Amino acid sequence: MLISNRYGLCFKDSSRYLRINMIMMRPSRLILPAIAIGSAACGGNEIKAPKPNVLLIVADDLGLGDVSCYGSETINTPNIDALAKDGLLMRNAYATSATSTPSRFGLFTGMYPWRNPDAQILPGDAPLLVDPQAPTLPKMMQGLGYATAAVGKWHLGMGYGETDWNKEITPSGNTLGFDYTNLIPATVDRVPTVYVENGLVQGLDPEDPILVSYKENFPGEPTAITNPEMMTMKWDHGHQGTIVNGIPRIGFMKGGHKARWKDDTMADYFLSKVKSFIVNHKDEPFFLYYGLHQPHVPRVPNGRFVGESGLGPRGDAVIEADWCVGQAIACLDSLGILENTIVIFTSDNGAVLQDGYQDLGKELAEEKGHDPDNGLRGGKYSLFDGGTHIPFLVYWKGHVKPAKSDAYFCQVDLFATLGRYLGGEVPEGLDSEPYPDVLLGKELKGGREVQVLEAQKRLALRRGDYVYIPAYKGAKHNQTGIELGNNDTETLWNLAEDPAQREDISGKMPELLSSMRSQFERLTK
Ligand code: NG6
Ligand code: CA
Repeated sequence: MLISNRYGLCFKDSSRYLRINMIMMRPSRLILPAIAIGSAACGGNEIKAPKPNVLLIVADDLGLGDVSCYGSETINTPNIDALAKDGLLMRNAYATSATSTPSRFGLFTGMYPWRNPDAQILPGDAPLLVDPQAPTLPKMMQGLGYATAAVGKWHLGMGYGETDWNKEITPSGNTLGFDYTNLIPATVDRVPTVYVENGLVQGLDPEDPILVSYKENFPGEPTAITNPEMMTMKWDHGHQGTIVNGIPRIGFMKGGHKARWKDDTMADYFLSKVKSFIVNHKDEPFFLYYGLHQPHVPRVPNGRFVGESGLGPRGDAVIEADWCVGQAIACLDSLGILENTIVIFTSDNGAVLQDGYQDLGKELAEEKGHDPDNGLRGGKYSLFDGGTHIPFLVYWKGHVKPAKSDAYFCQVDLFATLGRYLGGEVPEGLDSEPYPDVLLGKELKGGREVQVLEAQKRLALRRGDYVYIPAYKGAKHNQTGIELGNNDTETLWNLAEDPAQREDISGKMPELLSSMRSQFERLTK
């Protein structure tokens, strides 16, 4: 059973839990469709498709207005647009949360992150956030015989805490159901600035061990405060710790010099791991989570992309991310497995222009009229729509028809949805709901009816087109300048008529307000 403890709902006695409560979700189609592989390669033979691969690409802090397929005229993302042109563009898709750790927690566990008080932006030395025994999306895929991998941004913690980075780190992403992992532990702006492959820091020189602290600096190690002359990128809030590659980070680290990543080759590094995994598993079904690190701060795209967007490092990082998407698709295509791969492209939370570094993100966007959240109110960190309303594309060549969908879908639903479609085991009691016809574009309306939205542990309720936000004390904006959704009194919004959330209709619709308040209290108590 789901057991409630101080961490909220969690999965304690997992073996018993799995035995008693696992149910077999029936595939919506028992026989997957037959597909015709390109005639040049295979002489036009029609073959019965094996289980489709799933490539799940999750960008970091990419907003709806950052991609041209959602209407941006200030940035050009041809590779992402190609997925939208020939696939499903979802206009009503949501992350569970307006920041990364809780958002990814929801994605992989199928549970609302607010149920776990520890599901908040994690430091780089945090222990693994998810109970190793908990059911997860990748474990479900493993159960179906899929090879699984996580490459790129992680931010769900690893180890038991007080991690020794010089030994094998366990539990890790592998424990949660990924056969292969190659990850940055947290974010690009948090130490340790190293790649961790299957629990091992890559390129580590045993003579130069790594020490990490989020409490105090190691004597003599350069930080933004002690050695500002070493900085090539300046901070404006929060990033005053160890300087790595001229960039001050959050937290302190010592040693591990050979293992430290180079920011401007990170995209190439992860892409090479993505390609190798695809090549190595081209003949069996695979589930690959590709966590793009862009356009999160610090934004250091490779020199090939510098100046490409006219919007400074943030825009250039978006162009680089778009290129990465194109490369991953080209890899699938070159192996003849594009027709058998469901590609999902999304982002973990809404956009932020300036997030702690002086990189002209805000100034250039204002100058060029770039609105990364497409007119939505708020952005990353916000309970307003810009916090969790994210891009979501589904591309499956030959299977998902080009369309624009208004169905309501939340990332938390991927677990149950893929489980239902593929015939995987999905436990009862998750927040995840199955919507295979929404995901595959057979239903362009409908979908989820209610979602509890989250932004830094503040909650709101979305039901149909309406959003109820309870009263929250606290600042209206944070240091990024983004409006958080805090208000002295509760508010009510109609997203269909007022997507920019300009008019609070709580006074006009007292009955709806009261009904949504009650439902909110019931669902979140
Ligand atoms: C914030 C950081 C921000 C970013 C964020 C996490 C400061 C002042 N701000 O605390 O730069 O790292 O955490 O972003 O330090 S997320 O997308 O991974 O959730
Ligand atoms: Ca993020």
